[in-house]
Amino acid sequence: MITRYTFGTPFNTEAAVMPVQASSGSLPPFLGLSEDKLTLTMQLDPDDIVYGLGENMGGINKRGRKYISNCTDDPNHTENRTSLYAAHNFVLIQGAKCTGLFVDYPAIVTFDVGFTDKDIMTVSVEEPDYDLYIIDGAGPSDIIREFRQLIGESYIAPKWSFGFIQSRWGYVNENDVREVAAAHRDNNLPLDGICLDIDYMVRYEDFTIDEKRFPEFENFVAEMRADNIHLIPIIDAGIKIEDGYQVYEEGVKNNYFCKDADGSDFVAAVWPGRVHMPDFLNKDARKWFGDKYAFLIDKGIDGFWNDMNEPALFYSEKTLKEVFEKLHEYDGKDIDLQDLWAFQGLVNGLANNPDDYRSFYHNVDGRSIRHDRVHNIYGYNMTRSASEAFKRIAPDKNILMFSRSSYIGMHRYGGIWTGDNSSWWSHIELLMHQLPALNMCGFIYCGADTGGFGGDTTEELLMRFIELSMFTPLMRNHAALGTRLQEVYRFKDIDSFRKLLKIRYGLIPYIYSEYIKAIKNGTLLFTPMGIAFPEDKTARRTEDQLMVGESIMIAPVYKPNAAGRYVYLPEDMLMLRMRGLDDMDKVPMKAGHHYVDIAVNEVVVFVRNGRALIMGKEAQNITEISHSDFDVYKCGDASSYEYYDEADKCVTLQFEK
Ligand code: MIG
Repeated sequence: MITRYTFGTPFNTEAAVMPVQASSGSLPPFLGLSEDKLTLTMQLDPDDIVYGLGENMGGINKRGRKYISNCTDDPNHTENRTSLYAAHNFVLIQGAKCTGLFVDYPAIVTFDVGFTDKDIMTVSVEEPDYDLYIIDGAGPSDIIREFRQLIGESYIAPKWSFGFIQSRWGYVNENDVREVAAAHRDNNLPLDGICLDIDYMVRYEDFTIDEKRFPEFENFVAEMRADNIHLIPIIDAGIKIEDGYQVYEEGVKNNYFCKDADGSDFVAAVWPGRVHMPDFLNKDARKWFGDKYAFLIDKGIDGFWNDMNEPALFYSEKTLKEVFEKLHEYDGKDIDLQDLWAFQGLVNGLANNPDDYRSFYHNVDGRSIRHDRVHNIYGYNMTRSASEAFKRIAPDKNILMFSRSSYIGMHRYGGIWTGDNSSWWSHIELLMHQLPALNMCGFIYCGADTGGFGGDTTEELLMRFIELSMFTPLMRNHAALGTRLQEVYRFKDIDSFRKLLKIRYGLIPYIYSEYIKAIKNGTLLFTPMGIAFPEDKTARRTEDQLMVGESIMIAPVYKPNAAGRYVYLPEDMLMLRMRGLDDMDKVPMKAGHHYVDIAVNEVVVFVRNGRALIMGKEAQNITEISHSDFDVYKCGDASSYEYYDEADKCVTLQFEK
């Protein structure tokens, strides 16, 4: 049962699609509300587990920490961070009684989940204008299903986007891309996509192609497609201020950009230098911007990633001017340590400055709304703008879309990636924690920069990272400019990488089927152990293993120099230790605690009792995957498996005893 409480006059985020009458009653007794309506309080029992909060740092159990929903471009995902790129204001409390809470409010929301007082969760908003949804159900899965009904069905990504995608900020022209494609094909490494980062554009101008770098872009797209490789260009939020640049000129003419308080177009700076910010909250602007994707779709492009849409601002013109003036005040002064910090702070505080977010305005159906009040739905509406346009531009195509920033509701328009992680071991573990929380909010097509974006990866780290990413719908190797080259063929043990990638392709029939089921049934593709086995105390505290779909459990290695790891089995399972598609050990395992050997080039999967894992055969790309030729790995007697080869094509595979 979902109950909605409305406080003040909330901004309509359109996160929820199912109408729920606002309750006129008072809040249930377990939830306290401060008199100013800004803070909700809930007592937590020591055994309660708090799940949720989508893309955030921390564990699967969110207790013991503070989280601030405030979409931020922060490439340093250190343990103390409270905000990443998204705002996913959903928590699920599992205890004697289970409850889901969704705070639908597009500005800053703070979740203090046992940080100030370990037994108390407080949720605070900045203004008393929001919708609060309280979801009751028989248990976590029930509540998740109801929540997903409330927010609508998830975007379904095209099948090819489950193939391996190679990316790097630093492929600057068609030869770079050609080389990457050829290196994969020559080394017999499967591949279905290559991302184009910002360098394909002219001066970082959206919807342009630099002809010096890509002289015949359309032919190049076709050449790659003939080799079954999809190119996936990036689109950034900011639009360069430049006379003669059509997107800029149209935006200015039609008032499609965000405004300053005085009504002039707000000036900030991002990659292109000085930019205006499209007003994605204005429906006409949204339509206009979305239609621009046709420029690339007409050239054969069928996948995009939307970046910098928190929105990230390197600085604003106004604040930059002020900072320069203030810096001059220090000139000739005897600078002490306090001064030095203040001096440095001026420059370091230029990017993503809260004052800047309070200085520009959106036009929402004729109403002027200050950006900070709706900050968290900017990226969501950029992606919505694209996705709604795809249906007009190319109604027969299913176009890949994944975004960096998001809010609840954006899952109907695209997937996400988890932004600028690093080549750190802890970021493999972090991804395990993020995946189920993202799934709860409807983000099923997602993944992290495999191998890590920032910093230098190693062969071992990349291999272990792949051994988790091979289960995520978006499986992309991506790295930052200036870091160690990270394509799998750059390393010594290409043979093992090849075998692991082939295992991924073998898993695609299963992963895609389970992906579709998660969308259709409002379930999770990645389920925390405590939700899959709610009665099992140990399972509830196991945060480094996940159920993937209905049949399997994974237990990735996320420590360096490990020869294996501890694994907890809540029930008897069949362990598959895979070194390649045709090099697998089957080991029946008893419920309980185990130390399992897992060499660097091995991946282990545990098949649940009474369930089956289907594995496809060797493939170089998605088109080569057979839809009928599977190896079946059963644990106990599993007699059938519901197999989706497309979103609305389900076949029941029957197995012999
Ligand atoms: O300020 O386009 O998260 O994936 O490679 C950095 C360059 C901008 C951030 C994205 C990253 C991308 C990078 N972008």
